[in-house]
Amino acid sequence: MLKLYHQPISFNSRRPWIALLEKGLDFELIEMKLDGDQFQPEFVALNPFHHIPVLVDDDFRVVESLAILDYLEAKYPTPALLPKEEKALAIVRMVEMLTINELLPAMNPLLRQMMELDNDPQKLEEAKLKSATVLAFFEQLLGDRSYFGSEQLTLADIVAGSTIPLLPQMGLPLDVYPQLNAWCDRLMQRPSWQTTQPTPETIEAFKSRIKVLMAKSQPQ
Ligand SMILES: N[C@@H](CCC(=O)N[C@@H](CS)C(=O)NCC(=O)O)C(=O)O
Repeated sequence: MLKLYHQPISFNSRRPWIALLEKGLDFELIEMKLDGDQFQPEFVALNPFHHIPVLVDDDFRVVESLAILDYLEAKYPTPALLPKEEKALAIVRMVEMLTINELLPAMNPLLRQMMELDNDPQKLEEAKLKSATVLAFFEQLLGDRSYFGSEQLTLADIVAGSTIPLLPQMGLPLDVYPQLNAWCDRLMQRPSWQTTQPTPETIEAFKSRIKVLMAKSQPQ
């Protein structure tokens, strides 16, 4: 059976978790606390970079959330989460990469504030401005479609949608982006989003552990 090593509040591991649910697959979830368990030899043997998510499919192991999504899509093509038409495919890839390369670094101070690690008003203002550039671009890319590049759910929705609906909780309301706002509501109606949505309790429980983990990284 497929096994997913994950942590419930991680954006990175929420992506394959949602994909597994959307594809209706049987899988086993293995929760990592990330309190040092990621450095245990058995886990480092699976992922020498000590990161979740990791997917194990019998004797095949995949690290990196986007690689896991591609593996699941290729091995279990129904329901399809990757459009074939060239513009739709480009939109999906743009949204995946911009979420990871632009949005997540931009919003890092907002996350750090939520986790009670930092609270620098100037950094928070900069974070909101930088995040707004991505959100405005996504609003335009979404247009009047239900999902990114498609009327059906795509990998772009999974990658961006693992994070964007949580922005209001981090102090960045989405009201000025009507398309994105409606898209978030659409995602939140899906059982896969409801199952994987971090609860306030999960976030509280993780705060003390993430303090140790994130305090090691330099604030941006
Ligand atoms: N690029 C990786 C990022 C994975 C990542 O950074 N995972 C974090 C949790 S969100 C982690 O495992 N941190 C533990 C550590 O670095 O020791 C992916 O998309 O899978």
